[in-house]
Amino acid sequence: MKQKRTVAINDISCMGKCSLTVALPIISSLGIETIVLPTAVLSAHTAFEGFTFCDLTDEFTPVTEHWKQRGEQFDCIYSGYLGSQRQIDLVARFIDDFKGDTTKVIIDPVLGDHGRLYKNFTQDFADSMAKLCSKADVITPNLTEASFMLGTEYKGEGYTEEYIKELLKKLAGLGAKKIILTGVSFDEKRLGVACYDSLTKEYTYYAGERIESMFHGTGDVWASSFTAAYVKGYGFEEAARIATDFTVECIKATIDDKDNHWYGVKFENCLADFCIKYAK
Ligand code: PXL
Repeated sequence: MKQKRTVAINDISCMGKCSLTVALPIISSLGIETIVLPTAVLSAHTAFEGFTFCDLTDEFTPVTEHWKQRGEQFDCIYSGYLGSQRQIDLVARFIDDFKGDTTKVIIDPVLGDHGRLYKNFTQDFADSMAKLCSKADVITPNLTEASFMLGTEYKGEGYTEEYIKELLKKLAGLGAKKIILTGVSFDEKRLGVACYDSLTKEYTYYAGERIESMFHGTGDVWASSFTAAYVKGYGFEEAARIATDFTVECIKATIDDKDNHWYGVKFENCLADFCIKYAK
């Protein structure tokens, strides 16, 4: 049987458990070939003081031209952290060049968290990311990313389900077919995802246990496990549930060591179970 293959476009933060060091093992664990297109190499993710940054934008076109000459095809194009306007333009072109009739395009518009943009990002960059989202089958913003892409106020906590539904519809207006808003909570015990399919107009909400703690990279763990399950063949909402449960397990596996391990979750300890449950 033909093996499914995903191309993951993201940076390599050598240390810190996010982006490609998370996407590669998680997607591969469900038996999906994971081809990487690294956008930059950092000594560690940007929450570490003093990180180094080596931009790989100039490698993008030579690498993808080689793939084009070879006629490579992908079942999924998954993009995450992008570092510049030029990288957004290159990913847009990559999608135009490589999206086939059945290719799933998943864009995680990594921009920020807790109402703030990550280091070096601007509103202009968020606007460009919003344009890139028009090319996606699925986008997976958190509430911060949604606010910046829509140019609306970040509400923090205390919103209603009606507000979330409105936000999903506005996000659908960016042009993506399916929207998953992550980090949505209607009570202090649970945290989850709100999904909207702009074709069927169906809305669903799924929440897992809320664990009061803050780890970096959980957005990437969520988006990577969603991509793994969705490409594997689980439906969009089912894959969102699988990713939510997996992310909760990863946080639980880390919580007793949270001061040492603030920079990322111990997803490695949860991969065997993920594989047994979902690799089929
Ligand atoms: O987890 C998102 C992410 C990805 N890549 C880099 C980051 C971050 C978040 O801070 O710094 C380099």
